[in-house]
Amino acid sequence: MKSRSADLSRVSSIAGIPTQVLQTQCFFHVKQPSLGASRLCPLQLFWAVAFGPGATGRRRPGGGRGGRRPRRSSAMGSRSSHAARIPDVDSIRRETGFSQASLIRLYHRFQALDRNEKGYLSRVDLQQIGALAVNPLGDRIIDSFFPDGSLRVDFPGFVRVLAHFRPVDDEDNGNRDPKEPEPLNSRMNKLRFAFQLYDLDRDGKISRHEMLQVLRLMVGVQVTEEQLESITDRTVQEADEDGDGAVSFLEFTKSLEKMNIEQKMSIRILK
Ligand SMILES: [Ca+2]
Ligand SMILES: [Ca+2]
Repeated sequence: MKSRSADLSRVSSIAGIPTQVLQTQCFFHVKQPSLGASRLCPLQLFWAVAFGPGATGRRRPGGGRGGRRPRRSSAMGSRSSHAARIPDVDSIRRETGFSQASLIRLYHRFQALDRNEKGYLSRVDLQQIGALAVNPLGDRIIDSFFPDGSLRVDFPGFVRVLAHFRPVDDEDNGNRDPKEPEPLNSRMNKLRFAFQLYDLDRDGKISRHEMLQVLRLMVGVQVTEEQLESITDRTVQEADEDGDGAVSFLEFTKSLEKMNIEQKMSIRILK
């Protein structure tokens, strides 16, 4: 496992993400030990959206015009006064399950990413995140913040995406009103979210071609095209129960039945 840990610390230094985050939590799964599990996985990138570069100390690549710095709140005012400034904070809390402290933190992050104080983020705002810029999966991650071809994401939309990565806690399972919609961080919603990262054309199936594209982004250059094709075929075949050559959402969930999705698709500090 030596090479894997070396690989992780390299990734860690590139993306500015603690190694322990990488080690335990990757939600794409390539069944090919010789590839060293995963290269850069989406969870790390969502982590960077939520916390970097301010949190990781990573500088932006390329240097935007005039080296503008993200606004950082240095004021240590009371938390409730911060929360009061977040529009619709109560309904966001209900929908996402985030603690007030997390919402405040994410709100600061949102404001730091929102150059020009537009009140929303555009693709360009997210493209300035170093870890996404250097990662071939970066664009795919950015897409997930802009569903249905929208061009901007506001704060509620931003946290709604990140809420998929909130760890599942006892409260989520315990006193939940069955009439309420399923929480965004439920196993099913985590799976749905992962599925749509593969299902590019959103037809409800992962085609062989779509699988190939994602795997290509993930495994990098050390794999030949031929190997990649064979990994793709095997991955699709293993999941494809009805033999239509594509992976439906149901087949996707079944193929990941034994995987601890709740754990793998959670960012522990995102409470
Ligand atoms: Ca598809
Ligand atoms: Ca199928």
